[in-house]
Amino acid sequence: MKKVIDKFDFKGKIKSVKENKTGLINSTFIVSTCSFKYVLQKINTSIFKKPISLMENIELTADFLKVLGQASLELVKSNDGDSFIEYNSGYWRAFKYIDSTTYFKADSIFIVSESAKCLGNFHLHLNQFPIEKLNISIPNFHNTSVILNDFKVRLEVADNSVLTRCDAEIDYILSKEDDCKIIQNLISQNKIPLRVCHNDPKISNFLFDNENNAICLIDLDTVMPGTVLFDIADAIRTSCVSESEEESDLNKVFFKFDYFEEFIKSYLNKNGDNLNKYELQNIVKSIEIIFLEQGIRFLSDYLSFNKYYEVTYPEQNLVRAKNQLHLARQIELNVLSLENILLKYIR
Ligand code: GN1
Ligand code: MG
Repeated sequence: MKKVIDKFDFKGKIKSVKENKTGLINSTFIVSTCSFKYVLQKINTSIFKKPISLMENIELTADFLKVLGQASLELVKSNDGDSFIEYNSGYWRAFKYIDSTTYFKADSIFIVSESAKCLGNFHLHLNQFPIEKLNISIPNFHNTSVILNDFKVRLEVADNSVLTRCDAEIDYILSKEDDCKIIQNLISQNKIPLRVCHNDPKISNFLFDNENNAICLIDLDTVMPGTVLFDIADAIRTSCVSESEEESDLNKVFFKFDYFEEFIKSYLNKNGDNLNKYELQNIVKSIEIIFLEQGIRFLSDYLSFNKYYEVTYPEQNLVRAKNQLHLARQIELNVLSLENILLKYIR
């Protein structure tokens, strides 16, 4: 670790290095010097297979936001002036630490509104960014059909010991094949445009100040061309719910309509004018699809004995999958009411 730290241009003598275990994928450390704090991360290259492309995307978009006066992550350069270092075939990068709070679920409607405004601002400003400069750092990241096909492949080879524990979930997923194609088809037909997206704006990827005003989005690893629908849906997936994706007691897990309304109102107020009619028409469907997609991803990982997502107990990905599919069903049953709420805010 010392060898890695020495390669970055950190100001001051190092006082402490503490691991932060909140992300599900990269390894994160907080490095404190006598006068500053930094976030040091080792990129998980079994998941992010193109770390250099990914770092180019982060650097380009974070710098662009900064020029526009928007808060964003600030990379700390290496002593050689690079945005990352390679050490023992691992890739490391560092950011200036931002004094802030994060949430695993929204504790109040104010937090929902703040995260929606923050995402709206992110899309609004990056809409001016020349999208062709971005790399596709993870191909098919939100291609729900491809995710479903991968799931089917896992089903073929999965062990009976795990398969028998999720019969109902497997049947539900397989019955949703057509839904998995909807957004991808609209993209192929050029009805839904590719825009600069975060692709992982779950509530824990927003920083808040001590008055709960949103500061900015973090975890820019997945920033690349995508549809804003999945960004809006993923933020709603994690902020407009009674409990986080980790909750195993499904009696406690429900979609919060009042939070949804607040999210839509705040987001559309910032960026509604930039969305086309197909985007507006598919917001509710994309929420159902993102719950389904996340459920499929968690269940795939459960069937493969937890190789992708970090777990602290063996059934954790099954718990997460059940939680997300339960919410997908709730959206499915309430599409009309949700569409009616949405209509109130479409100008
Ligand atoms: C992962 O890295 P983290 O914890 O922010 C995942 C997201 C999932 C999320 C579920 C690159 O996000 O796509 O929605 O877990 N990131 C990647 O909590 O797969
Ligand atoms: Mg991430």
